[in-house]
Amino acid sequence: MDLQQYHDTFWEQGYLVIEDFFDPDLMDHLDEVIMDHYGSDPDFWHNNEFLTKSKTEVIPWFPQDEGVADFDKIDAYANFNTITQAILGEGWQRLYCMVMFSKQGTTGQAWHQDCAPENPRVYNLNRLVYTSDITEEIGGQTVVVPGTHKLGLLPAGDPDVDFDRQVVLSPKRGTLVFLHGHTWHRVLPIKGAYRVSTNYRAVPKGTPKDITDVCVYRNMRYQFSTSAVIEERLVPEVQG
Ligand SMILES: O=C(O)CCC(=O)C(=O)O
Ligand SMILES: [Fe+2]
Repeated sequence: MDLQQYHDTFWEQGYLVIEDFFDPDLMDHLDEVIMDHYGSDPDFWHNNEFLTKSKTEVIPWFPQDEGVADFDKIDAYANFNTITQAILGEGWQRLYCMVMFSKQGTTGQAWHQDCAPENPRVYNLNRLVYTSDITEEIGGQTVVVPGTHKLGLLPAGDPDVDFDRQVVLSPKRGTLVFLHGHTWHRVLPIKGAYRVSTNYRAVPKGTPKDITDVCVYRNMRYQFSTSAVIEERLVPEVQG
């Protein structure tokens, strides 16, 4: 394991993909726990305005808050925290473990930044664990624009059109993805039965715990704690 290489790649691209990181049996087990929790037709959790406007259809679940200990195994995983430390430095902290579930036929997630990008030193780190394969057929691939963690604000615009330099990631079971919260990213529509990822969010030393409360989309800033659009982002009309 080359920690310097991981560090450099992450900080150059704004993300880092490590395949075959987690034990397949543990992945299968967690995938089962997740399926048991959601059942076959889970209800949406976010309010309608958010769903329509953000073009994001995800049902979050915080299993560790409910004492589901199966997810603790990831926190204790060899090298998971070592690589996190190489990326974030001394004194980093874990935030929470959030499972994100999307049903068949839903839109995935529109382009966003997980937190406000105005101060490049204040950010969250997504540590994404994929308990089952994400493929072209299933859809729900994670799309990133390399290097955009250094570019500041995601431009206002159409919430889900392609960017020229975007890279489509299709993480397999057991893949670990580190993703900077300022990197412009989205999730493509779900064609298969369901799509799931589990995010062990972390932050560098001194970062406010509620850092991910306000998410930046191309058409608004949205605050989860109050379920409110706190800024409309206006897109210049294109004259025909
Ligand atoms: O599920 C993914 O692949 C990415 C989800 C996401 O946008 C996030 O965790 O911030
Ligand atoms: Fe995100």
